[in-house]
Amino acid sequence: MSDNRSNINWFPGHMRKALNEVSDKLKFVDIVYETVDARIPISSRNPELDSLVSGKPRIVVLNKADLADEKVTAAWLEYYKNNGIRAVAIDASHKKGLDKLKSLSLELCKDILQKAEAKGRIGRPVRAMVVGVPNSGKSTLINSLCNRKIAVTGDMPGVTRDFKWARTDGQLELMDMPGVLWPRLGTPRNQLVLTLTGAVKTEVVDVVEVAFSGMKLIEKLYPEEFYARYRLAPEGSEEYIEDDYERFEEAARKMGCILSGGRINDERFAKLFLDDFRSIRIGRISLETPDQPKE
Ligand SMILES: Nc1nc2c(ncn2[C@@H]2O[C@H](COP(=O)(O)OP(=O)(O)OP(=O)(O)O)[C@@H](O)[C@H]2O)c(=O)[nH]1
Ligand SMILES: [Mg+2]
Repeated sequence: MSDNRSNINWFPGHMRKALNEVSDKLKFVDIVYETVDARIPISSRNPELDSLVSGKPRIVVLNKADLADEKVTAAWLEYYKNNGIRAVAIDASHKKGLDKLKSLSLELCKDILQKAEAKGRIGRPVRAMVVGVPNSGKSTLINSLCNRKIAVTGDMPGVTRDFKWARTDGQLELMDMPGVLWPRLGTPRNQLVLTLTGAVKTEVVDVVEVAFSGMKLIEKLYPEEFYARYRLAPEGSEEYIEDDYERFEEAARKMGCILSGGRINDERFAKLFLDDFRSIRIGRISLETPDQPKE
């Protein structure tokens, strides 16, 4: 994952265009929903957004909370509260947490609505722009809030390409937008977790390298779940395999990823491992906590 490669492949032209359009379209909205992936609330927050949307109320929407570690998500909510940041945890796919998001939006836009009412515009909706990294569930959130399939969704980054308004049957008007990354994705760890969670296309990275690094990270954070899933001897036991790559190979072997001749099919295992993580077959895993040391 060299820096050069990441800059070329992870920041295509349409993302720069979309970022520019955020500033243009801001004047049409009252509030910004910043959707982040609840498993990686640090890496999935766009550092460019702060200056871009300053002046508008913002809610950090921790989406995909159903995939994240509940305890860690609770710690994040506490962290945001203590730092004066408005945040809600939701599961857009299963419409969980949406009432809280709606009521917080109305509360934050109370003045705007009152002013509109004073001018005779009764029932003016709150206009929200939904921004966030690719694949964080922006379009799914819009569909769930609107109770119908307005926006196209898909389990890959880069599905939405255009800005689009959608109206809920209640008091919200939402603007869907393409997912954006930013030119410098931060440390190799930031890049790794964005790829593991699906914000970065697996096609532009070395899938075996991502799975191997991902394995080491997940093993460190959730050892019990990891060893159980791949039937590996835990660290500290006599059968523990010390060498990282040999352990990776053993996990592949246990999952039947073997080529004729007995060699490991590392690419097949890498894809299987990513799929396991994303489908919570290893467990509900959060890759970032509020108290993790800064790199
Ligand atoms: N488990 C789970 N999956 C979700 C949730 N929200 C969205 N997804 C899934 O995540 C994938 C991406 O969802 P989208 O709504 O297309 O994401 P997006 O942010 O609009 O993506 P781009 O348009 O590519 O930027 C889809 O497969 C959704 O079904 C959620 O809360 N929980
Ligand atoms: Mg989308």
